[in-house]
Amino acid sequence: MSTAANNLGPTSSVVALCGGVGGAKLALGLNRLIGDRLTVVVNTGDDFEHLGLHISPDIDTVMYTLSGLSDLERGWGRADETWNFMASLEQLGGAAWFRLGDRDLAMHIERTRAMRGGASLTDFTSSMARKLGISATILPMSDHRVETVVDTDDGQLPFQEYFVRLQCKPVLKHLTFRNAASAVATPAVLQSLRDPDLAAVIVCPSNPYLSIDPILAVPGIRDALDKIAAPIIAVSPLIAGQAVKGPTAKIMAELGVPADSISIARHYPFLSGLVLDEADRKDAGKIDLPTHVTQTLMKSVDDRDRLAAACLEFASALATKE
Ligand code: FO1
Repeated sequence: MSTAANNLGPTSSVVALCGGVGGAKLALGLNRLIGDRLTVVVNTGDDFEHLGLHISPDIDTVMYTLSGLSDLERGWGRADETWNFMASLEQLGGAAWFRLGDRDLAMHIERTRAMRGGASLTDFTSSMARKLGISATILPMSDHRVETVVDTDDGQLPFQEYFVRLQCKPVLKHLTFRNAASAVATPAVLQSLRDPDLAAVIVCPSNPYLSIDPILAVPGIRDALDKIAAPIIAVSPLIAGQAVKGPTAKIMAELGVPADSISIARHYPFLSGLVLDEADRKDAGKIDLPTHVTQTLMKSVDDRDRLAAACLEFASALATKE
């Protein structure tokens, strides 16, 4: 953990709202800078039951990234993975469209076993994070099952059917977060957002529609954000109109929203500031919020540290102004 490059007080906390691959990179940078003062609230709208197992892709992506176990090339799953289980499953005619690596399989089996035994997703995640040596607190957005359902020109699709099996090819018309209205935010999530020492909330550069909106749809979370005195900043997931990875720009086009950082700022009405890429400097003046322009592409670990430090400094400058 680095002590440089952040102006946080010794007891200040930071909450990051995060989806999978892109968001986890920034969460890693934040974790390296502020250690156990970071709480990551993670999207679980992508969770589903597959082959009888409870799969929580974004939680696992964050856990593997923060523990150094993730496959850097794919972004999801574990490094040094082998695929014997998948090969055997395919040979037997089983569902091989969603790839579960041999090492990764252990996490899904343990999660399913623990949850069948009565553990909540919050309890299981915190126990795994501890076992993997992660200092940050990783929290699912809810312990209730909220399922992202995608309305497309091919009909209504469960999230992973749309995302993995059909590779986001169908045209997206609308998103539903099934069961969100009856879900509740966990006490742990609400506590993190109501911490009197909360110094900043950072919306990671995740897909706003697929990854962050499900978190905001959980009753209690949006309310808590509206009451936060600390700055809430987002990092735009777009660079020159394109997402680094994933379908953000495609979805924005399908929803009739210009794929730029101006739209990202408008998408989150509770923001105090937006971090955007140098390639989008021209948009900064058109955003009705304080902005910070920097390099947002995170290729190396240094890039993650640098962007995390820039976010903390920006939030701290905004707090001083308030
Ligand atoms: N993404 C894929 O594109 N193909 C896969 O086969 C796949 C398997 C998979 C298994 C476990 C896991 O934790 C994630 C996995 N992902 C896979 C990633 C995941 O579907 C998406 O990245 C997220 O749901 C979107 O954030």
